[in-house]
Amino acid sequence: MKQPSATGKPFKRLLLTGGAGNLGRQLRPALAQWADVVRVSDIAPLDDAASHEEVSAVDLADRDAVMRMVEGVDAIVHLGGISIDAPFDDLIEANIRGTYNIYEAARRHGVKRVVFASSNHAIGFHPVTEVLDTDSPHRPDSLYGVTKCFGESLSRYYFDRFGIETVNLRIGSSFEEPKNPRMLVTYLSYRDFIELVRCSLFANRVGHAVVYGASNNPVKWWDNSGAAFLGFRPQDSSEQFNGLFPTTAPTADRDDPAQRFQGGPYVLGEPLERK
Ligand code: NAI
Ligand code: 15L
Repeated sequence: MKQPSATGKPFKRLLLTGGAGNLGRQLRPALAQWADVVRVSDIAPLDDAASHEEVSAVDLADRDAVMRMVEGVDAIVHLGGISIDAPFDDLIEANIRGTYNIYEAARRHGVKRVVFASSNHAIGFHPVTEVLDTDSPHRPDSLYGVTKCFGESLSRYYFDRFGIETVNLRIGSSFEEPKNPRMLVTYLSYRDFIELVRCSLFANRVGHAVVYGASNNPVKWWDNSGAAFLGFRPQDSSEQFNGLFPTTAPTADRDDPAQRFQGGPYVLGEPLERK
């Protein structure tokens, strides 16, 4: 999988999609340490490129452009796409067609590993009273969550049929700090997010893997022991934000679905229309 570079970095060229986004911007400095060249892609402007970065302004739904973008890369970190619930027609383009284009381009260009930003919303209709593991069934809480289930199934197919390895990151809530009591459970610090990507790129064999992206928070809904081979050990905890909210974590309040289910307010959404 790895093509050691002339400078001794583990990768010659990595592709990052979603490089202009919240997590993409956090990851870019770390990727510089792991690869000689980082091809950074987004549909949004990328006007702050560093000297080791190749900017690729590409709509993921544009198959020909994605084919060109993937040529010559050793591995792909696929963060690009719509990151919240949205109209079906928009999700289809960015998350369904876009993710298909990434895998098909990976197959055609011989890329052997993808790190895919899935989401906790692939399993958000499980109740908060359950602890899930890496084999727990999908229970998407929104059409957005359905697109992440699609990505996880697509990566399963591309591994079983073509041997392309994927680590599916079921990311919780990765922001500077939790924005509500639910995020005290789902919080993933930026530092732990970067470490999760590092483990996913560097582990020897990953096959088709699922791992939850959460820091070492006091309340846990997810058990990562099935992904122990990745070696991911979160360093941070939402404990540092105790006192930020009047309550500490969601309760299994029967009257409020946003409290009862892991996906929080996503479970209350309805299919949206394009404006
Ligand atoms: P973000 O919304 O800040 O970044 C996503 C990027 O994808 C944006 O820069 C956007 O311009 C780009 N994008 C959207 N549609 C595109 C298209 N058609 N073609 C090319 N680029 C397109 O989201 P964030 O927070 O950085 O998340 C990154 C990934 O991680 C997303 O896939 C999201 O679904 C996933 N994720 C993030 C979580 C978080 O807490 N930050 C939680 C769970 C999943
Ligand atoms: C996600 O999948 C979203 O990308 C992010 O914006 C948050 O809503 C996060 O899940 C969450 O569940 O907090």
